[in-house]
Amino acid sequence: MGKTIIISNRLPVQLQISNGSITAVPSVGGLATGMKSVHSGSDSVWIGWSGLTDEEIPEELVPKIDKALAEHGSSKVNLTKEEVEGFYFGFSNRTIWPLFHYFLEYSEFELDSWTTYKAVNQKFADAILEKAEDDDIIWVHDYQLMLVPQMVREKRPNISIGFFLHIPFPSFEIFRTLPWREEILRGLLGSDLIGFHIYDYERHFLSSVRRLLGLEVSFNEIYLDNRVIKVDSFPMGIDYKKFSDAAKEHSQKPASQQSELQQRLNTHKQSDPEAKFFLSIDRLDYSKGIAKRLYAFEYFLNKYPQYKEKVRLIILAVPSRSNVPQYQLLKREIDELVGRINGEFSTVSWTPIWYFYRSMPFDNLIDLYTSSDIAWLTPLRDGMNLVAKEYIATRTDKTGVLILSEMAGSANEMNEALLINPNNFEQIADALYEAINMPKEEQQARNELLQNRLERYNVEKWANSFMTSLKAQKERDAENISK
Ligand code: GDG
Repeated sequence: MGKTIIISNRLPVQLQISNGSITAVPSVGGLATGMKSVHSGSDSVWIGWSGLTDEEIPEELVPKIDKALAEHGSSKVNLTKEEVEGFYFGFSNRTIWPLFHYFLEYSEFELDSWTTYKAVNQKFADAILEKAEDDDIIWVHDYQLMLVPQMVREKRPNISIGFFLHIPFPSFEIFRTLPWREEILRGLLGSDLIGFHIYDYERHFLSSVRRLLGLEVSFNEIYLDNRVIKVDSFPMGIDYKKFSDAAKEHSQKPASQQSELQQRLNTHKQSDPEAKFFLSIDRLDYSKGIAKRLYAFEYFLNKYPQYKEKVRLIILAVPSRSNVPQYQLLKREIDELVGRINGEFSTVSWTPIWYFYRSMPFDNLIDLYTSSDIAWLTPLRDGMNLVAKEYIATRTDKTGVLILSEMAGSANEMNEALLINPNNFEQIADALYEAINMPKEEQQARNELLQNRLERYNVEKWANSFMTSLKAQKERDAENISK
């Protein structure tokens, strides 16, 4: 077996340029962590965009940047500002993202951005081909790079290629509206193994392959020319230990070492031990259902007025894709809703919503997870939703209630949470009521089951089981060829 080549839109490191010196700082995200066991040592390379366009990188710094990235086993694909516009903000985030999250009315079908998407996918494929040997293993990530598997396959028919989609794959009725639906399917079918978070996405994909391409599909295998393509689900986990250790350490910190945020949270808790914190954390994205959550909060306060001055909703909305018009509109809608609800319900001693529009450092994230009685995560669609898993991992005394949307992939593995339909305000208000009044022993019993499962199926396990399956697929192919 040769080396492993990982490809994603963004590299697992961030470049920092100041006064002519370059540093590459590793990202702390779940994907980068999960891939540690796959991306380590000298026998692997990660290819992706550095986050800086060609126009932003001074020519003379290129060798230094390449060197800094190489130290982290990374190699960059160069993209111009125009390419990033068409490929990333255009086709990826204005066509595929809304369509695959069932926001058909937001999907723009523009030939220009499709053309750029193809060209940029070819750039990624070329970057792989430059480094790849026949016995290498290639793992392509996510919706920005769906044409890459076939582009590589054309030049290297025997190489092993896996693809994992981090967002939902929509039902056939939605997917069929895409003008370039066959090209996208054919692009993905260059893989030997195609992975999704849950079985439903897998089922939707197989149905589209059967109905749009007329290919033979048996159970979870697709037959194309002389190849067999396996489709399977691999629910992504989290770095459980990192979150539970951080929470343990956090609980032992003396007050003097606590963050300002934590101290404020403590003060509010101490002033009214009956008060409850509800926590909502997402990127500011229409798929996450933040506006609906605010309407549901208003509904709850009207239905259960005894909780006025008792509950507080903490919203952390992380800025995302803020140059895409729908995201700007959503930001305005959320700002207005928060203002209106706070204006309507606030008293001199109580503000119902604390709203943060920013990204917070990891330690503050832990402050929020560990201080919140209820995590309220109700996306309208979400491939998985790792925040739900992280919240549970930080509950060291096993208390806390998770209210989770049934439209999140994670709902499949988190049956002990209170699962709700994000469009049903009546059900949400009742779930909040149930969560507030849930006996401690019941919270602990539910969370114990959840924690055990999350600890076992952590992100490393996820990455390893995908790789094991991809290698097995390759071996099966080799056996078939030799027969
Ligand atoms: C896509 C899919 C799928 C959030 N705010 C802060 C912060 N975060 C971290 C969380 C978590 C991550 O960001 C968000 O992950 P999610 O899974 O919830 O959502 P997406 O970003 O939409 O991810 C999703 C995922 O890919 C993996 O396949 O689950 O469905 O949409 O890890 O902790 N981290 C810090 N500060 C913040 O303010 N430090």
